[in-house]
Amino acid sequence: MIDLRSDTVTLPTAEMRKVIASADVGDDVYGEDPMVNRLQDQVAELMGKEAALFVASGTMSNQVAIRTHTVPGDEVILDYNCHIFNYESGAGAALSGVQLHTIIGDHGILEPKEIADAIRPDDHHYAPTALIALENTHNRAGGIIYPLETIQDIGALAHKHGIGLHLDGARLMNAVVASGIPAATWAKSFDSISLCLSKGLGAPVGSVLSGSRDFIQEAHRYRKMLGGGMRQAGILAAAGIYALDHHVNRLAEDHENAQILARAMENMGLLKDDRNWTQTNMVVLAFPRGNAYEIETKLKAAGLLVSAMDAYMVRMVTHLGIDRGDVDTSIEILQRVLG
Ligand code: TLP
Repeated sequence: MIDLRSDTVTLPTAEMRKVIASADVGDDVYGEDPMVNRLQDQVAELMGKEAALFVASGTMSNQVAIRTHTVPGDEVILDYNCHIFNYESGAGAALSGVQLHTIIGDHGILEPKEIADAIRPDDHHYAPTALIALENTHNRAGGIIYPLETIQDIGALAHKHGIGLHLDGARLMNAVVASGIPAATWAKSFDSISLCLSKGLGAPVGSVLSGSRDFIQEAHRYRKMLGGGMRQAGILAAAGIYALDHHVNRLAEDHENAQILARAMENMGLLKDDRNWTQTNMVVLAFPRGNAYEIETKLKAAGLLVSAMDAYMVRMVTHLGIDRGDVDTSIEILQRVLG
């Protein structure tokens, strides 16, 4: 079975397992786990921020960030198709008491003017706009990369209004590798950044939230409140360090494989958008008749796992567990089942 459902399905490599097995650990709730401390320092430096916090998941990272940036009754501006709005179990409302103000972006990209128009005036009728959250790369849009200039303009806007700016950078390293723009340059406009280690980077568990020292100190408390204080978490952090040291540059291979897949799908007339929108490791197919779930089942029966994102869209994701041979076999299966 070839698994293109997500880059979350990667398994730890033999080398990563060795690092996990020999990790030096301590109790991280006492701040005494050397691997967790090292990972946090490494990610803070990578992002050009003062501090970082290791958390259990991308969802926890985003939600701890929202809780830290806001108070109940605040409003958060974000794209209608973003992960925080669609796939985090309503956590913004449940855990932070915030109202999500969504705007439909073009391929997930919000323009500064649209955000400026959505910022609430200082008037007691309105929920105060406390936070803007962006996603790079953008998952539901098909792994697309946010234009840096747009981010910088949004950063200036947020700053002018005294509004926080958070990045769901679950796959920020895909944007780094595809664009050649360093993580710290992407991160500069943001007050907080969430980076996932368990997606394309291939670690089994974990995300890291970075920001200013004061922000991370407060976030630390909310992580504890959510039950996210882990003890000998160094066995997980060690895998994260290994992933950052060894699995970043190889993301280029996933991007090449996605291009091969996208070209074949474009030839079959199945690609949702033209191939310029396949920018990293995701390929999105369109099924205008609304039969995406049936297609998913048929492909599974033929040996290929894909993700129906809704009735009209199928997503395929390349990753560490997929080589060129798997891509060729996937194309054969797709041609046989859908051709
Ligand atoms: N995304 C998963 C599913 O939840 C959809 C996937 O298979 O792509 N931000 C972004 C942009 C994500 O894509 C995800 C996971 C998360 C946050 C949440 O990460 P986890 O699953 O670690 O909570």
